[in-house]
Amino acid sequence: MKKLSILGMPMDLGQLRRGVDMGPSAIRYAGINERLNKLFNEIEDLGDIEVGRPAVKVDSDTGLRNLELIADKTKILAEKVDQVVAKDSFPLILGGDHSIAIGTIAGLLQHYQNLGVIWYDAHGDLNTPETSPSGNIHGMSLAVSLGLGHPMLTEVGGETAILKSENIVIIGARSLDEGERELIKEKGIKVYTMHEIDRLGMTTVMEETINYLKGKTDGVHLSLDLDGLDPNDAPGVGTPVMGGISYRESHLAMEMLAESNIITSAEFVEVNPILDEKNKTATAAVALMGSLFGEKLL
Ligand code: 5AB
Ligand code: MN
Ligand code: MN
Ligand code: MN
Repeated sequence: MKKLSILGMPMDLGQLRRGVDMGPSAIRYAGINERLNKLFNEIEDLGDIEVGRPAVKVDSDTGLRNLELIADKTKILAEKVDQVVAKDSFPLILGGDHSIAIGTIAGLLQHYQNLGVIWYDAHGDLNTPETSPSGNIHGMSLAVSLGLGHPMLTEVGGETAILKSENIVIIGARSLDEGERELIKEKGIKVYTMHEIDRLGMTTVMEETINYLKGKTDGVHLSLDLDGLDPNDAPGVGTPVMGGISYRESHLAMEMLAESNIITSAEFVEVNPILDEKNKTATAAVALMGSLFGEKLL
């Protein structure tokens, strides 16, 4: 197995609840190195990108919170991710709220012409400044990656860094805003809501997801928002939604991704240790990483 590069992105500017900036520390504390040590030849921890703790600023034209800062910081993340891929190492990014995906995906798009993205989340994160009910950029990151949204954000990776809507699979959705539903229909984005997960079972959902992405992508990024899991299993998140994917189903999903060998980068986001119970959510994140990177039970 090859090299892993861990990169912390302690950014909480994409939403209002403080504490998610401590996500990278909580995940490291939960034993990421020990867990992944035997699964890679080499692990390097690149530390955290410096984000700071500025006062909240609302853009007067659009109502977007912390627009300039998020654009600046995600640009730095994009450059780091770009460098990691360039040296043929696997980028594993620790969030931070989900607005960090703007930077991660922008960086990956410098290398992959047909990047696939698995968006494991209770939400679609497909709002634009026009449809957002909150002005929170963590609810817009997937739309931004599709080239939709404020130009300061869609241009983070340059004008050509745009994700294709047919290369996305959303898994675990159960809280979609009206504008997001319309966008999903308009673009024909593949979504497995909780309904399909209940109905088909996680095995079929993952088989279909892997088959859907396998032939047409040259790399697949896993963007795992811990609120995709049920709040009983992952309580330390800022926007919990009941009725989520179980811890066991999530392990199964990660194990099937490991077997498929399609994943080329990953990020684990929205871990908020302040809202957590004894670091349960970060611990779940690390355990899922184990399965994603091929840890075997026997
Ligand atoms: B998360 C909501 N759709 O746009 C919005 O946690 C929630 O990254 C977004 O998935 C949740 O504010 C963003 C209501
Ligand atoms: Mn999200
Ligand atoms: Mn979410
Ligand atoms: Mn959230």
